[in-house]
Amino acid sequence: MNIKTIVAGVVGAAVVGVGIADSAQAAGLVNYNFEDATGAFPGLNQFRFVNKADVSGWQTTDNNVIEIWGDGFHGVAAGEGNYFAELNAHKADTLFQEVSNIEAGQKMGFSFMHRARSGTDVMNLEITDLGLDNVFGTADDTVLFTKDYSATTAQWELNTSENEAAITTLGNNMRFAYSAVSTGSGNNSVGNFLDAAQFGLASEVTPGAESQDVPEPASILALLAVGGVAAGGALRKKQAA
Ligand SMILES: [Ca+2]
Ligand SMILES: [Ca+2]
Ligand SMILES: [Ca+2]
Repeated sequence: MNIKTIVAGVVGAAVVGVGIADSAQAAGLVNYNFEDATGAFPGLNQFRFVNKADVSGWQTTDNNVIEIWGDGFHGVAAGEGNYFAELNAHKADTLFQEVSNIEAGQKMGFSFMHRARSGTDVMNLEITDLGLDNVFGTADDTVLFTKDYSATTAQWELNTSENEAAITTLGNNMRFAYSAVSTGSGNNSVGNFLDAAQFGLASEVTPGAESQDVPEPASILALLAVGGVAAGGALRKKQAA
């Protein structure tokens, strides 16, 4: 089993889990892995600028399109599944989703896969509570988390909230934004691949690494709901070993 197969497997478990836990059902990014392919998507070994209306769940700072790659184009395998996105479509863009119905005081977690197209690419994840007006970019916004991430062409990096400070919800709509920061290519239209961008309750996304190794019977359902990142953490440790 190769790494890609393992990741696809655990992310699949995450999807099952979302259906089990009500609170996670309210959360979660739609089409988080870009696999909800419409007729507008490219074939495998191809890419296409897809009208954003044909990429379910995702919004973009580009006026019209989201750049979608099919597995194998330019020799780049998808991080998970058959499709992924390039943040630098025609320029340094942001792909984002806004989610609602998350109660205040919840601890949230996330995971996403990032790979460079050339050299070292840098992107940013920013999680923002949109305040009482539920509108992004106004004075009542609160940035709950922001961090830059680097990746090379060597592999997809699986980034998670596992070792981050608690991300606590404030009860308003939230924006998950994945932004291109810089590219190894030096070209603003060439860089920063994104795939498998998931989030949920932190207890489900990043449980203790030890507890998942020896699950007790009562926690089996919870473990199912945990999803990709728990196993992802183990995967990362395997790679590091
Ligand atoms: Ca994918
Ligand atoms: Ca591009
Ligand atoms: Ca606001």
